[in-house]
Amino acid sequence: MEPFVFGTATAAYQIEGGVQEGGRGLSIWDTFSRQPGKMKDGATGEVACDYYHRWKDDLALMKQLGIDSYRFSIAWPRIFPQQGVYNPEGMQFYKEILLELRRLGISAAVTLYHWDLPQWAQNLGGWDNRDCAQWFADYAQKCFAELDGLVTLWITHNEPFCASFVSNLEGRHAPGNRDLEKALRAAHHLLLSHGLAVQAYRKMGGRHQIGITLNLAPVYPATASFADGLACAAQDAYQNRWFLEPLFHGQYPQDFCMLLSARCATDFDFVQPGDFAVMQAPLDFLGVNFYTRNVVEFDPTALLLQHPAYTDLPKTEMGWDVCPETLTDLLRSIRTYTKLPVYITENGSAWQDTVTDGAVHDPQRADYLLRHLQVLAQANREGLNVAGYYYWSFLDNLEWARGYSKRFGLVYVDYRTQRRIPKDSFFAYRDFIAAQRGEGCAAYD
Ligand code: PNW
Repeated sequence: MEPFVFGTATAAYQIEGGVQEGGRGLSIWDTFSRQPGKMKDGATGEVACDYYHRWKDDLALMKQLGIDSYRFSIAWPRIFPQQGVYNPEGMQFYKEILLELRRLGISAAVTLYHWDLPQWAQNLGGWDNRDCAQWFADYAQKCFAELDGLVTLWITHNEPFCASFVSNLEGRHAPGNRDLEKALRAAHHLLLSHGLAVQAYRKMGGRHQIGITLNLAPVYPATASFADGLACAAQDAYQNRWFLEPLFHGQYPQDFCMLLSARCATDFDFVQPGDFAVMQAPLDFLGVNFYTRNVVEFDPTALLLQHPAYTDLPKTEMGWDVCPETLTDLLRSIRTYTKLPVYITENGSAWQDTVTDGAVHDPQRADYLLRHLQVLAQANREGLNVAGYYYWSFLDNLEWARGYSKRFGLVYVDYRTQRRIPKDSFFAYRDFIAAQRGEGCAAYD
């Protein structure tokens, strides 16, 4: 059995900056973040953590952390700034990062789509347009051809739930639509693009592993009432099963389709024969982003998103319950869909960090991280086959619409000076990894 992988994760738009450099084209997040009122304090990714210029120092710091693997994403608009126009300079940026990682002995997990759709694709309808699935597959294929020798895990999509429902129904993320049919079409085309990319990877004889990352949350009813039970089932279908079922069962959740047809006129005409077979292209692993559970109560006026119930658990700065034990429930339910190895491709927490005498004391983050690792060790004793863990995030970064106000990093970023300060949690994770190495990772394998 392979040793358990300890890692940390980032995403392009959240850290890179350099949005006008190296021949990069615009993405939908450039456009969205420039619209008044969309982002907290008018934040944009223009500079972010200036990783575009500082990545080498950041990787050196990562080496000190002692991780096995680094998960980052490629910005599609750096690779294809315009439709059909390949930008070798953009590819070179990522190639150099991958070469440096290899030199440092850190393996790479590369996400192809972490929400920064090129604006040219959006101008042609974006994920609303079925052709977008093929555009993505072409871009993926180019990345496979150029970088496969340097990448251990390929992740087609990060959280298609966010790229479809949060972006097109809830309107909180780019492109900011509030339209159920658009969201359903986006979800379908995202899943289709995933399948096409996996097929392309196999066809060209890809030598490493490929999978997809879903953000999944175990859902619980606030009470044992029938109504809350229904709300729970609906939320689970919306957030989890809408993606798990097509990938592993070749269909959308039938119960939820019924609910949807009462809410909008869709007749699912965007589903074409053979689509589910493409989506079900066999994978090597499933990536799971886990932050919290959801507790819901029935709300007769709710559209799809159910009403979050009050809970008395401690909450992170995002308002999310800290509940590591519920990850076990989630892993067990994933096993009813697939026996593939699971990587926790994100898990982390935001707190109000402050610098005191050059240090950041963040006991809550260290506690959150270590408790989740304990749950994973126990899960593996139970045979749940978790292959690795990536802490979100390496650096404080642009937390999407919430701007720079929420800090998830193991490393504090002073956005005035771009100074990096490893937080106490950085050292706690470092020491934990070192101790596991000493024991040969026995607790995990
Ligand atoms: C993840 N929401 O997503 C993302 O993959 C990261 O980019 C992000 O920074 C991290 O979690 C922490 O939030 C989100 O519903 C999932 O608002 C859901 C939401 C936002 C981000």
